[in-house]
Amino acid sequence: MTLQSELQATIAELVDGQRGILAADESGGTIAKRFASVGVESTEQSRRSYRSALLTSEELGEYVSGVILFEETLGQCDDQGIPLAQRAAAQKILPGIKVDRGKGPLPGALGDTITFGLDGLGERLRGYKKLGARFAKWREVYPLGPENPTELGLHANAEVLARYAAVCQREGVVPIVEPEVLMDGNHSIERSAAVNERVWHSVFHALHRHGVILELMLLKPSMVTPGSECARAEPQQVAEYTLRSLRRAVPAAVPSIHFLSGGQSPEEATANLNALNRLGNAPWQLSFSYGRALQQPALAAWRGREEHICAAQGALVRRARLNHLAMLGQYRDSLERAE
Ligand code: 5MM
Repeated sequence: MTLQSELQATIAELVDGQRGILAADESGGTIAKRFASVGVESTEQSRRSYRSALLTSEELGEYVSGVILFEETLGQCDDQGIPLAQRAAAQKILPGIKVDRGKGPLPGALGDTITFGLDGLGERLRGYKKLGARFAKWREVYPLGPENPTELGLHANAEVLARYAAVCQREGVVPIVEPEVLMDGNHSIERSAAVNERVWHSVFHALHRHGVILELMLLKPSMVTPGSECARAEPQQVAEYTLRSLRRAVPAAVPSIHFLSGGQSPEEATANLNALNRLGNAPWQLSFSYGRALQQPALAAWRGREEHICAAQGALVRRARLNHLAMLGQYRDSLERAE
């Protein structure tokens, strides 16, 4: 198999018009925060049992084609000693891996951040592949403020995303490119549209400079919404702004756009995805790669108790199914009350 056909096969399995990607790659600090919100201590054992429950949810594979794992999870096994990545693959959910190593301030660009982890990336990817990872994810984070992101921030973050994506493709691993523009703040939806557009333009310029094959990558952007301190916008408005900005900046060669939820409620993230798909005529598949918006109800049902695992799995599969319907433009908010 050539590198190109290997990448193409992964894209074909991930992008089928029906399913999205579960983001379960919370790093140590984030998972500890999520667990604390339901009164659970984050330990190797509690993370293993929670994530093992998620990945073995019956029927999840009907609505989810891939799962992004944290490095620790890729090395973990279930109670029967079967690797969790293998359990996911058994229900046609491709295992992926978050490969960035967190972020810090970007010197010279006050308020902007930059993500670490490029050194030794090729070698790490070869190791992850042996453990079953078929795709990878790297997130650059853009705070949105009156002065941010700066020109330097835009350029530096785009370069890092493009370098990561080029290394992934060289290793036969499909890169998910995630430029997250944060919702935090009191900015208008118009400003969010303008900033997201600038970010995507800079990212695609960099991807081009680095020779990344657009047909063999996935984009994981934020939706265009007003800041979290403002009143929420209607799904129709979010969809119109998001699609207009994407059309202006994202080449049609990209096969699929998997949105992040970024702090939207589960219902909001589903309704917005549905509205996007109902607009129609997008040149890319419009799908989801939610973390919080898929996991919140499952986490709340689980609360660290073995006897709640079934309920947690049911909550996850339900959310995944509603987002699958949103991909088809067939979601209605009455479904939230129906089941
Ligand atoms: C699941 O959260 C991911 C990891 O975040 P940290 O490295 O900060 O712990 C994150 O990259 C996630 O995949 C995306 O932000 C999308 O998640 P949301 O919750 O925004 O849908």
